[in-house]
Amino acid sequence: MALQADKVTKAGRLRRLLESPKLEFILEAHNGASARLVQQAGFKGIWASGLAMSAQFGVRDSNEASWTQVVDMLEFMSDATDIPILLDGDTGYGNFNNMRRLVSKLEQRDIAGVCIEDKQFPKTNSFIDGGKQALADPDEFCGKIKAGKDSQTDPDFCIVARVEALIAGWGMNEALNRAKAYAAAGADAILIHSKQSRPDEIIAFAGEWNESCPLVIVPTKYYSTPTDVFSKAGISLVIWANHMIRASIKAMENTSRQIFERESLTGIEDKIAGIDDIFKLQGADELLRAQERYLKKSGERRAIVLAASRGNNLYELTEDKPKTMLKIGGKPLLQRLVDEFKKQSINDITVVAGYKSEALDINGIELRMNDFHESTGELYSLACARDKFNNDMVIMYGDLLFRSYILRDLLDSEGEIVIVVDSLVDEVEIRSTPDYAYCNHPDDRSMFMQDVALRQVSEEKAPDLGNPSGRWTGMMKVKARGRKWLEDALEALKKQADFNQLTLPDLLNYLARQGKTVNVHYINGHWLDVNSVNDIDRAGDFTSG
Ligand code: SPV
Ligand code: MG
Repeated sequence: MALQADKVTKAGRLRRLLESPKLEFILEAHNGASARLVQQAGFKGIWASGLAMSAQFGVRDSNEASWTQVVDMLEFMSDATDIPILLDGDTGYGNFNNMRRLVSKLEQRDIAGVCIEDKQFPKTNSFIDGGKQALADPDEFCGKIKAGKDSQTDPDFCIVARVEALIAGWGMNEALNRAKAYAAAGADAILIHSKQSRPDEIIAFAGEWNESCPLVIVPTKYYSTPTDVFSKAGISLVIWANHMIRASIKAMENTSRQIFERESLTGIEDKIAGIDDIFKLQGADELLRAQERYLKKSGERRAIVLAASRGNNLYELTEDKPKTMLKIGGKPLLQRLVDEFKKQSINDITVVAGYKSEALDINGIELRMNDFHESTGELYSLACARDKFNNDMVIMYGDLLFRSYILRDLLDSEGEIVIVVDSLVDEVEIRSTPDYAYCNHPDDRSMFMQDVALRQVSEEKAPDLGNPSGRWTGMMKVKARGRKWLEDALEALKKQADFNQLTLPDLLNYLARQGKTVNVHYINGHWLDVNSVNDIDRAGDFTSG
């Protein structure tokens, strides 16, 4: 049953509302958000009110908003909802020809029907001096109805003819005659409008109405009438025509006044919708899910930063914070790293923390905890971020400073696993753990993309391997197959008794021994790992960019 119902067009569902034996109700909306709220409340249809739409534009209900501006707004309303929309089409915005074009533009936007009233363009709202308003010639109006019916392509699209004779003071007979003529011209329903505060003339009209054409009413002025009175009178559809715009005007008036007078938001916060309510109304969740699905490649690059250790050679400087939070030029190392990642559009940043992790107050990072940081090493920390591994990630130490181009070039380099090696091995002062890199080719200083692979990283010089090609910097990039090698390597190394002490070089060496190609991207300086107080002094060089 439900499936079948879904197949019915919006126009078909409006037709059902009009033709159902039971009294039905639709509520006004005037933009995408209000339309969605009407649907959420449970209504089966929406009245796209001319009064409300012109009011939300800040203009009068006198065709000051052009018909295309109305149609543009309807497109948002229709896109935001699944229930049928009946447009208050005023007089059809012109003659029969304008009506034809209107109907086809409405159908293109999946609007279920249009109501036109037998007044003259430009119309005036029925509650403003209604008695003085000129009515349309009934024959001309019938031609407009016929033209609309002839131009619709969905047979269920509804044209509702609105009779203004009671509003304009022309009496019951005129109202009935006009209604009959409009029904004969093909109208799918008659809207009989009244400005009286009691429903008497509407009930009298319905009592005289013996055509099969359904009746629609707008009880704005006779609002206190119980709806079973309408039911008993044989009315088909009630339009609550302006209550969403009125509710919002009142709310906005009160809110703006209160904020202005009190110069404070505290009294208002609990009285208005939360920001999350807005996101919900906009369907922000759906966009997040879609991003997961469609933005994979560009959106998924990740960074994992190993920053669990204290940095023992820095003494009291790291008494209350991990090394990565040391300030260089007024900014913590980790903040500098995060800034570098963001420059390369890496926004998914995970930091493995341990020592004084509470001091890591940097925005935009995710934390993974190495609770055993005192007795474990880098590989154990890396394994703590195992759930964040993906097919496009960089892994680096948390104490690095480098020029931006180094990370950019690493990301552009080819290879499943690429490490950054500084080939200026003999030109700089050698410090505690230089991590010599031995590669299959030395740096030939060609501009880019040398095809070099790692043989081994060694803390000590290893004469049997020849001259070191450079120093491992602590930066690496991993792609899909490289990730698999890395995961397999972690599994294998975990079985070793000394796993807790292993370092990233141990991992790289294991991969090289397994015959996996760990590519090397050479650089020549322009980076620093902060291991000592001396390094902090030298770090100043990197704070200017
Ligand atoms: C509207 O909602 O714009 C209507 C109904 O046309 S009424 O304002 O009652 O005329
Ligand atoms: Mg109107």
